[in-house]
Amino acid sequence: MFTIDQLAAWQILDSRGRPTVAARATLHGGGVGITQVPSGASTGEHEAVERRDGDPSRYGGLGVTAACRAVEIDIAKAVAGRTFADLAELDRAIVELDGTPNKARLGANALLAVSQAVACALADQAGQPLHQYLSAQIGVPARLPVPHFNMINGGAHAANRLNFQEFMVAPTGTPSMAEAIRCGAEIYAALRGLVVDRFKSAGVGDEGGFAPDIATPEQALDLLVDAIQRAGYQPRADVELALDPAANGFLSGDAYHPGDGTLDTSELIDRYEQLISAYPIRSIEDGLAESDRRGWRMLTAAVGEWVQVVGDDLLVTDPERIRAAARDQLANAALIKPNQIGTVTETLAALAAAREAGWGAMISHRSGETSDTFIADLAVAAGVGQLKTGAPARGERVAKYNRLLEIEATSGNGLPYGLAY
Ligand code: 2PG
Ligand code: MG
Repeated sequence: MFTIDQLAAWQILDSRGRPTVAARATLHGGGVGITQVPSGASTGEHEAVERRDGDPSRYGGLGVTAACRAVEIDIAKAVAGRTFADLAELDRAIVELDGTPNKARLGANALLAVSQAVACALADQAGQPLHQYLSAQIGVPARLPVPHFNMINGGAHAANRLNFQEFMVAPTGTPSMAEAIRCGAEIYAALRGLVVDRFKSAGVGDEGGFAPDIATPEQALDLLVDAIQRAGYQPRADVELALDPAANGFLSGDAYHPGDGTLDTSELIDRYEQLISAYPIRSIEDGLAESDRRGWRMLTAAVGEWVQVVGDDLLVTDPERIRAAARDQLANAALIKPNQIGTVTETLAALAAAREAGWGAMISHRSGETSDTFIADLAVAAGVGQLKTGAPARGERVAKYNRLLEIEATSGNGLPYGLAY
């Protein structure tokens, strides 16, 4: 049981220089939690709505002062001074207060700020690290996740010609978090050398991955394999690859444009099969557009036995959508982003839905981030063994990786590192 004394919210900047919401919750027992919410660029159609002011004379309409007011006025009025049994009861109350199916009235950015701030305050009040508090809510064995480091950016996250959005390396063969972080940083440094050498530029995209002037996925994957080897690691044995093509972004009409020509759904799936046989790829996220459900089913049937097929825009961290997609065999894993659904409790329900379906799950950042590290603790507590939170460079990305190093260093010897399945 807990009672909320006070909620405060204020506008800050995210890593793209756009406004986002920060909030503080103070509990009657003295617990205090502060959090900052992230913001996506390649968003799924069914994501919870991020409330923006829309005043073109301030931040180009992107201000979030109304969402901050929703925290301090609407939500505070409804919940301050009230006693709740647990975080789930608070989250239900604020979702009901919003009253819309997609959190459009108060804003998912307002709701998530309150939900995360209260979760942090509850951990603080209990004298626990956040991952321990979340672990007790989730009830599965905690584990340090394999970081999926973003190395090359394209699509909506970069200004190059590459249409696939994310190319990641995952140190699945390293023995610990510390060694995984070293591996990621060393590959990043090797890749920087290659990119500067060949393209005379070290420009990066929104998530800190390099954005060289290339157009095809094969060019990006060749660079990654080269960088892995130059850094002294073995592709596949030490380090595997993961893709987020974010195919919503290169579908027009019913034709996909992966960067070199036009493909229909079956041709794109053939292309993925070629990539999988030529490179050590373990995971493909949003390989098809969210509208192409038939394509999702075909891709999962074709490669799902040995490759992780992850739904992001398709599922938007929504437990109902995950259950429906599992019934239709559209994927075999879910990407989990708290701000796609809008509360911590619903995020945990999405994780439970994935678990019940026998699916994998990967916790994820957004392309617009802050130095907040909530998702690092969530990834440990969720026990899913996978987190993607950008390059091993740039403050808002390394904040999460550094938090994982802190958890590994300070939580005794109990936490295993690695994939969960
Ligand atoms: C994605 C995310 C994070 P965005 O597509 O998986 O990498 O991007 O936050 O822009 O939706
Ligand atoms: Mg994605």
